[in-house]
Amino acid sequence: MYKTTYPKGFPKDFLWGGATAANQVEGAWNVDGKGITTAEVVEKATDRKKMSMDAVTTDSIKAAVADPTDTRYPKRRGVDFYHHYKEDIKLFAEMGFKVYRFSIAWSRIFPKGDEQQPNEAGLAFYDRVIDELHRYGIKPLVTLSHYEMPINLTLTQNGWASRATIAAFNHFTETVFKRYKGKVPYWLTFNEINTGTWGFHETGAIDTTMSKHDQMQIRYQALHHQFVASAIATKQLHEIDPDAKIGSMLARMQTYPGTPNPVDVQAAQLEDEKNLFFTDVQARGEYPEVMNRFFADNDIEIKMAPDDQAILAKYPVDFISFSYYMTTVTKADAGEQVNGNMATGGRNPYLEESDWGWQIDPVGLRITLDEMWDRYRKPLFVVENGLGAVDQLTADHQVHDDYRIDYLRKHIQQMREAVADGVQLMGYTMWGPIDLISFSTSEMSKRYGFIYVDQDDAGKGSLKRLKKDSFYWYQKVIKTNGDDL
Ligand code: BGP
Repeated sequence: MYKTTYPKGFPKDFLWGGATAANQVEGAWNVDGKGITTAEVVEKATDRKKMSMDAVTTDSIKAAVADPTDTRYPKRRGVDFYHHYKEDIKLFAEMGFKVYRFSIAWSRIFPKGDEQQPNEAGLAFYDRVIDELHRYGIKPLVTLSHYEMPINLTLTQNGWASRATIAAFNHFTETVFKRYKGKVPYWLTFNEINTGTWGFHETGAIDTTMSKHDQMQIRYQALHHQFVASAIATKQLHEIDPDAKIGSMLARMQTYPGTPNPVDVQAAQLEDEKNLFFTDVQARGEYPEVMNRFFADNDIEIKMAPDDQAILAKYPVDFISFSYYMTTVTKADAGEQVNGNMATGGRNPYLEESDWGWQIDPVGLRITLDEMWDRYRKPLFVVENGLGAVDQLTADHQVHDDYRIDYLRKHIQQMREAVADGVQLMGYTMWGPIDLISFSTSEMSKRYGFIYVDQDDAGKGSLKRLKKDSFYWYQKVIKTNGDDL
């Protein structure tokens, strides 16, 4: 007799927490020797539903660097976590966080990106953050590269387009692995690595006057360099700190077929393959055949050094992480709709969308978890999920954000279903537990947090922290290990 059973709730050691990125939360962009990064020169988007990365060109980088006070580049503010980290971590601990995901700014450690000697003040800042987390028993989950690179590398060698960036990055990774050995159990290499095909981010400055083919050629070559750097970082970590684990990080976006017409189903399948390609390389250690065909059909040629394929095969990641905000829809005749802009994928009449046009799909999270577990059989980690919304502060300093609670509750319910389906899920770090600067709009008013920060889009405000209703809700969720939603 084959009698089966299945998990009825989250595993006992489930890692509940929140996620941030240095360039969106820290502020203090020019103190203690920090260098300027690409993130700080991304021009503010003028269209609310567009990604600001579309507005970046070599010229805009030069303009931003020439005048650091230019208000078109507002990301340098963050919410001053650099000076408020004790207060903020105390609030995370009060909610019961088991893990806190944050990124280390490469430019705090190596201001120009490729120096030999690290900047001690930068290393010391992350010592303080990590020690503070350990005081409360919160495990650090560190992203090595979250949408930024020292601007010097972009201006001198167009960032990841150059193979030389691999050595510079792996000098940085080796430095931080050695420094924080035994203190950081989980690492991620590149945040949302696939967004390198959508826009600027870490890749370098894309000359938008180039043909689409030439732009894609540069982007995929830059991504190949990131794949190799990621595999080398995996090797380094396993040698330096054998107990620590390292993961890949994908902006996961499931694509549904617009109709049951097989040509639409096939079009959706191809979009999905193109999305999962990045995790395929990092987790399975090789380029999938379907992408080899895509490159051949589109006349894209990836230059590889003789050892690259062996390095990719030998050092796959230990676990797979992804962000999950929305799903999209495609048809065979839709063209490349996902490519330029996250928010303009096909509309799904069954889904509601956020104020920024992101289609909200909790069941899609279960679908994606089940599919990714089937495909990779490696532990999964949801490291971003959340609702960007405009919050109203009441006269008595409260934020009644039931819409945020509703969004998160529905997604956590579906994660629980996926765990019952047999998915091995390590944890959940919702995006932006404390309000921070939005990546896509560079504004403060698109808020995700359980903790409200008093700062407006112009950077004015007391920076005072206040607990929203969702703060108490998440505290209860963690306390009951996801049973009481
Ligand atoms: C992801 C990024 C984050 C974060 C989040 C929310 O794509 O990894 O950095 O910003 O999206 O996006 P936004 O800030 O644009 O609302």
